[in-house]
Amino acid sequence: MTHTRVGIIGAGPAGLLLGHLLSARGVDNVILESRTREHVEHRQRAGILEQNTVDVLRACGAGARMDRQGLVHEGIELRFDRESHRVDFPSLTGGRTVMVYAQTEVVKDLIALREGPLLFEAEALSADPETGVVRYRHDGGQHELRCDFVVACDGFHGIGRAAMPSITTFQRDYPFAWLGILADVPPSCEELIYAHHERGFALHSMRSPHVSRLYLQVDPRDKLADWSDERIWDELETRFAVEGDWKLERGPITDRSITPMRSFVAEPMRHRRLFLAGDAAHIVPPTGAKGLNLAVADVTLLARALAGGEEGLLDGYSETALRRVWRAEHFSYQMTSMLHRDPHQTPFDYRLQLSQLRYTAASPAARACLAENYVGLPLS
Ligand code: RFL
Ligand code: PHB
Repeated sequence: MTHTRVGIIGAGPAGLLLGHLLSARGVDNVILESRTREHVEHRQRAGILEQNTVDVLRACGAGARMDRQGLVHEGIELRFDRESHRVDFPSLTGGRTVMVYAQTEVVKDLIALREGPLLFEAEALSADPETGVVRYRHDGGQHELRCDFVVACDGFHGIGRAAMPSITTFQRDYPFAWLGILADVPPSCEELIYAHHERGFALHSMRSPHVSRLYLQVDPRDKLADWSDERIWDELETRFAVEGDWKLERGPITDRSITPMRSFVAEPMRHRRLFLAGDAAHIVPPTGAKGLNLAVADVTLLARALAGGEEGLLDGYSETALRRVWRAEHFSYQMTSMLHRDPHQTPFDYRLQLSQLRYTAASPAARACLAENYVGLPLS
């Protein structure tokens, strides 16, 4: 294996789905992944698949388990001032919904379907946009893979973006982070709750009828050691407090992590033989649940262009993908700003934020705008 049509760096959702879509169109490809299969399959991350993502996974034959085990959600709840406000997706978007199905499961499904070469513990060291040569380390030795095209699906910390000779980056860091937990307890709600409290944001999500996924806005300098189980549950309870007899159920915490929040875009997403897709090219704060979905949108577009092999389609990839990326960037930024508590905010800005939150809850037009972006705009 020294030559392939498309060399793919990274076996996250972007790389695995791209490999699958290309193989289905008869395009020879190789995936290199630096970590172990075990690690890749158990990394806790996204949970919400937008309608397009569900459609793409179904259409390429990767949706069978998702359709059995995923939970279709028809809305979310916004919670603030101790009140609940529902955003109903089908009525606001012409029938669209989202699916709660974990990224870990999407990744497992795509790995199980993989027939072509997929090398774990194979770390790409360099990718040359001019020649298409990828150097990588595997089995104690260094190797070369010659590719007609290279797609860096290697996430935010990969090597692909750095190999682009001229790139412009746009970035915003937020003065808060998310502490995420997985708990063995049935969700205390049927739909996701996005809560704003003067002490900060909280999100109640889920993985199954028996497993809850919850997030708390924390200081980015906080360490996991600062947050005992009791402190986490107490803080969640405070931020989700609502009039009436709703109760947050507690259970054993099985996984926890703290994630910084940033917005980031790199332009363009192609130079000669090298393409960027997914988190390698852009990051959104997770409040809009867009990261995984953008990765899927990128590679859906790219698979079509690479399989067609027409320079026009390949040329248009970056511009077409970036239009969607910037829409998702704006939506994610807006959801984040509307729902979190910014420690540096002036009292004036906090009044504006609360006004936006109340308007979103009260106005069908504002709710429709949120819903349309949340379920995902149609793929181009
Ligand atoms: P990934 O998943 O980071 O995969 C990149 C892969 O590349 C490998 N790699 C290399 N392999 C070979 N050689 C090298 N030199 C390499 N360098 C890196 C890595 O090991 C890895 O396997 O990127 P990809 O495929 O672009 O997928 C992006 C998504 O993972 C990400 O956008 C989402 O998880 C973001 N996200 C969410 N997205 C949603 O759409 N909905 C959500 O509800 C949602 N929730 C979240 C999220 C991300 C979170 N965190 C932890 C960042 C919640 C959280 C808390
Ligand atoms: C999740 O379930 O992990 C999740 C859900 C919605 C978000 C972010 C993460 O906005």
